[in-house]
Amino acid sequence: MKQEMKRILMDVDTGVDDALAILYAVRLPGLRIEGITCGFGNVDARQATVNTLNVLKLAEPDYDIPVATGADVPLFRPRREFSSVIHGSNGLGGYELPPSDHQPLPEHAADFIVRSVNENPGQLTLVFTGRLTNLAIALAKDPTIARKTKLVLMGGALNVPGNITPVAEANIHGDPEAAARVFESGIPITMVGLDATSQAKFGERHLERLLEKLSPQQTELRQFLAHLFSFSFEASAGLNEGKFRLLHDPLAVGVVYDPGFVTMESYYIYIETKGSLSSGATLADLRYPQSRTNANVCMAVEDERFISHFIDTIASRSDDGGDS
Ligand SMILES: [Ca+2]
Repeated sequence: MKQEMKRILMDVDTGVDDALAILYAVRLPGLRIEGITCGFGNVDARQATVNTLNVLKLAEPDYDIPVATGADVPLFRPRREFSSVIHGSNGLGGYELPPSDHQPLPEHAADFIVRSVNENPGQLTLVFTGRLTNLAIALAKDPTIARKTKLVLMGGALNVPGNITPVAEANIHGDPEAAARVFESGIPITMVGLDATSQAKFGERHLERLLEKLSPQQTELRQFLAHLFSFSFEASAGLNEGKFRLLHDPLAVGVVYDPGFVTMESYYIYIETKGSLSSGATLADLRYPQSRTNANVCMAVEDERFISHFIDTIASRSDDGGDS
């Protein structure tokens, strides 16, 4: 039976793994990207927008995907310095993609989210792979959107250490007040955090398989992917973590496409906003069965099945048809 078309609205801070998530999402059969909003995170909002437009040009979707720029700073805090060790000078490991001739919408990302959700109530899934700032602003403008959509987010760490502080994951830590507002808003949440994504290790043997599968015509895509992964492998090896790239953002897209890639547990997730050491932590009461929950939390991933699907999808051509 043919799967129903899944319609998503992405929010990104592109970013190596946002770029991978966009390439993956564009190629996924049965998935349609209705728009992409951009915010600060790996880079500033302007650079994230430029990168997103350029990645879309490379991805060659066969339909128009509008892009809107949004928040360039957290709701209430100063913005952290960007890490060029992890992301390179431009967020893409320094790789200069051929520039897109498309422009972002004149509309703010938050307004675009409010408008899109209200025009398509119950139809869209929001997929956030950066800070939650644009969504917090959208919810402030129109709290009713929480009842008309659902959210899959890359962020948080429940039973595992953080990746930016001992207890916090970078997307939540980057704007804890925004995350707190989103988690308290009533919007149905699937949290794709480090509990699952830290198991999605894309290594050198995966890169070899991916490059083998690409057709000779896909020259720019091949160069771009080879560069992103080589850059990432060196960066993680430099931090003594081993040569791999964690597929954080692509897994959020993967979970929308096939929730069977992960196992989930329901919790009420609280966001720490006050702690001097624990700001941005995602906390749940693990002692008791949960009578009230606000999130399905991904606890584990079928890593090889997901990574194989990612490789096959990225390497598929947009003219493959997608139904096979
Ligand atoms: Ca991201």
